[in-house]
Amino acid sequence: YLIHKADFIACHQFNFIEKYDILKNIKQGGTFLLNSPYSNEEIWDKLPHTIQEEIIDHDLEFYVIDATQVAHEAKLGKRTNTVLQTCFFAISGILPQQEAIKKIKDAIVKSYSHKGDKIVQMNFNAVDKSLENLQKVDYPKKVTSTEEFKPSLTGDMDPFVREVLGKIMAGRGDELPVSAFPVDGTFPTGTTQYEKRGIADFIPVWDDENLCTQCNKCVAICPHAAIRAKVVTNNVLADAPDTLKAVPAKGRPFTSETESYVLQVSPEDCTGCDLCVAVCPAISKEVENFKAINMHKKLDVEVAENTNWDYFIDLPDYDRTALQITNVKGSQFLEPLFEFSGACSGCGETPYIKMLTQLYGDSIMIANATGCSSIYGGNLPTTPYKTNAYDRGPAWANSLFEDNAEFGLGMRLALTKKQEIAVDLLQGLEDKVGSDLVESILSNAETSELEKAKKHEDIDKLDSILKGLKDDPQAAKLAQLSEYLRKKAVWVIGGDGWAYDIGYGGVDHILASGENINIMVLDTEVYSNTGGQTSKATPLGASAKFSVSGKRTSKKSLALQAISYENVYVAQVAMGAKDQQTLKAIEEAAAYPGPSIIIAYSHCGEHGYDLKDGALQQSRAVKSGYWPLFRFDPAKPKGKKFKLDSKEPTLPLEEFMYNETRFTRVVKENAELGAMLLEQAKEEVDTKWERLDIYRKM
Ligand SMILES: Cc1ncc(C[n+]2csc(CCOP(=O)(O)OP(=O)(O)O)c2C)c(N)n1
Ligand code: SF4
Ligand code: SF4
Ligand code: SF4
Repeated sequence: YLIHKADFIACHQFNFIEKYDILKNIKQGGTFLLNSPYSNEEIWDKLPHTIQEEIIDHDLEFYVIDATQVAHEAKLGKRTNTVLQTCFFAISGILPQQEAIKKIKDAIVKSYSHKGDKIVQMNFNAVDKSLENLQKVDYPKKVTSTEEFKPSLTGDMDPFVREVLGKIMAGRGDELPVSAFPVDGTFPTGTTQYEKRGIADFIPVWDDENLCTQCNKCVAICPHAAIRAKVVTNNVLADAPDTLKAVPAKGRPFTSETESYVLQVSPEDCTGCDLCVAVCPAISKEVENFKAINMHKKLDVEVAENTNWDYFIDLPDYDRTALQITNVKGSQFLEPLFEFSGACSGCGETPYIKMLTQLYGDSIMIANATGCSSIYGGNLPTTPYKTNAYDRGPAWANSLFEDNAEFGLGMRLALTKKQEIAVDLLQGLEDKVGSDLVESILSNAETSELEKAKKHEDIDKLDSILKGLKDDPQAAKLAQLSEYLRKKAVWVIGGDGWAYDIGYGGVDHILASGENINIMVLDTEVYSNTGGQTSKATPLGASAKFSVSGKRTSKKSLALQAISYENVYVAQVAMGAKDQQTLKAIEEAAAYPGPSIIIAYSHCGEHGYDLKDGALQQSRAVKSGYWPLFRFDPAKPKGKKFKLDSKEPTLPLEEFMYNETRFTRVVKENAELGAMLLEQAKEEVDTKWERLDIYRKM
């Protein structure tokens, strides 16, 4: 930071105090505010010794508040900003306290009066409660702790990860010499698993395993792959911790007498977004506000749940060739090869990527446009993409924002060439390799997990034969390319800013290319990563940067443009509204031999509401007719190509729109304009559905 001597430092996330030297740059006699679940009586012994030393040496004014609890009790959910801002003004001395509190309350009236007096009073109450709960710590003048800072990475990792990535994670990367880095610039993958960020104050717990329907909807929607389900044989669980729950596994292909279903959350990887609980359909009839999973204060459950997770994660995965992966439940037993990314808590983009890696992660190459997905996907130093037990996982690269489609198309052309060369070499070596093996490899189209497994087995056989043919230059060449005898696919991924706007020329080029390549557009309807600028995907009437008073033009229909090519597979999906349709679309796009595009509605913090309602808002978008779900498959016979997967609108459009600040902001600023834009948006929905009627006949 540029501030080298701070008068005031606040730590809003308690676990940071256990990991980072936050007080390094505080002034003598400065003020330190800590959001802490521990009271002023309890806090001292919970601090690492370095922090204690700094507090004593700098003679700090030290305050604590349990802002999370105050916000929770004041019904502000996870939003602690009002609470901590109040504390800041109360103790920083920037303004006289009374004047500061008055200004905060004036700001609350200004921001929330359009939402009604109740919301204003809730925020007033939070301010008053903040002052009541703010506690000064009367700390001893001697260091009592022997605790060191927790390591920035935890777990069993290789030395490079521990020493190099660990140092970068600890904020000390500039101490590393250049020689610490590999000359080819490669970084290990699957390293987000060591971060254990532990940022959630509340985490889900599988409270009622008998109420649970084992639908795995919670697993599918989790943006961070932090809640997972496994089915294992009962005897495997013989040494399970007492706290680990398990129930007889339901449905095909499981045997309930001998196999158990286990659902487990990783407390340190969960971000506390609440989405899994929100989508859980298993609601108790007896107990109010109680589902099969419920949010609990992490402090109360973390010891048991961490023990459970450590045990659970080492349990074997179910044989993928036996699972029914064409339904959401079955697909969610597959290992995600994208996990614990640094995306915002509750992000709507990441569940799509996660599902893609569960289905095809071991055989895809991803070209990723710059945007949120390139940041959480390829962040330094840790990487959420990983390999499976056979060391296979997605190959991933980010070139630029504007050239991603071309970049991906280049990957596709190179892949095709390599595949052709590998096939030629294999055929040329038939005498030495054996006709049966060649036939088995070339006739296997890998249309099922069983066929995929057979291909792996055959290529392993081929590789060992090739090892014995070292003197044959053709065999040596094939040994380098045998991997390309497998079915592989290129997925071109990016946001709407890329696909609708800046990279659109390239997207269009792919669609027109006829090549077997897949596009996934993570449509947040704004340029999310740079703070919510308007794109051609931004809906009419929404406030976004560059159209703050409400966008006056319609959202472009990328899907209908793509359909106009007639040889492109097109799907418009919303996982939060209908996860089964998303799964089907990904599977169909992967199977379609030409270009395909999936446009995936992605809720985002930029829409302006608590993302725990992300899936609910997706359902409302669909029910209001704003976001129809459909699939267009050119491979199907005439009359069956276009499949509408959602019903005609049943929900008034405003019941979708007016839960999101991006729409209500416009109404608040100018009610007349807001009403006019709503009318236009309704007309637009009508027109959209009239058009869909035409497509239905295709
Ligand atoms: C040519 C170019 N212009 C601008 C940027 C800056 N930039 C990086 S990410 C981004 C926004 C991406 O938005 P979107 O494609 O919608 O993806 P999202 O972040 O919403 O997932 C922008 C403008 C850039 N990297 N390159
Ligand atoms: S609360 Fe959010 S991050 Fe945590 S397990 Fe549930 S969906 Fe995943
Ligand atoms: S969503 Fe609810 S019912 Fe379904 S698996 Fe998860 S906890 Fe069980
Ligand atoms: S800004 Fe939006 S799209 Fe980007 S990570 Fe956050 S929630 Fe996801």
